[in-house]
Amino acid sequence: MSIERTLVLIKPDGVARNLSGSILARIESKGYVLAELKKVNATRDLLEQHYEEHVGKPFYEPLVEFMLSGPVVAAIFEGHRVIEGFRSLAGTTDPTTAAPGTIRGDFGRDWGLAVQQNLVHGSDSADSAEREIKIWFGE
Ligand code: RTP
Ligand code: MG
Repeated sequence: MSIERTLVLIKPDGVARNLSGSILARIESKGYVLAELKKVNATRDLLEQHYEEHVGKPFYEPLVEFMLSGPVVAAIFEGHRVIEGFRSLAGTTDPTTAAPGTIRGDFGRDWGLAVQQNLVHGSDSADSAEREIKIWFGE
């Protein structure tokens, strides 16, 4: 068994709607361990690093603006296969069609805004997790 780490962000929509506790509780209930937790106001510089892979896509600028619109909760969760486990718990990107039972499927919907407000972010691979954890929490 190998213990993995992942970066979870509760995006500004989740924080503004007071869903942080409910979201963290679901991750803990599934059995993952909360290792680090903080509330942060992201900077443009930090978000440019975090969303490096999306630079140039049509949703990139609205996404960065959305992520700057309010505080974010950043967490590190640990556990065997936590990266895929959390992404499964989060549900697919579009909250309108994300499966009921998932975080995005239960708490989210399309508000008709320029970018998907979908409550959470989770790293998509071991390499991204280590890269993103450095960006949000340092070495
Ligand atoms: P995340 O990175 O936030 O965990 O979500 P994801 O892997 O499901 O989605 P990704 O493709 O990495 O996109 C990052 C975030 O950009 C916003 N997005 N909007 N067409 C759109 O309007 C669009 N596509 C992506 C979402 O907030 C998505 O989570
Ligand atoms: Mg992604």
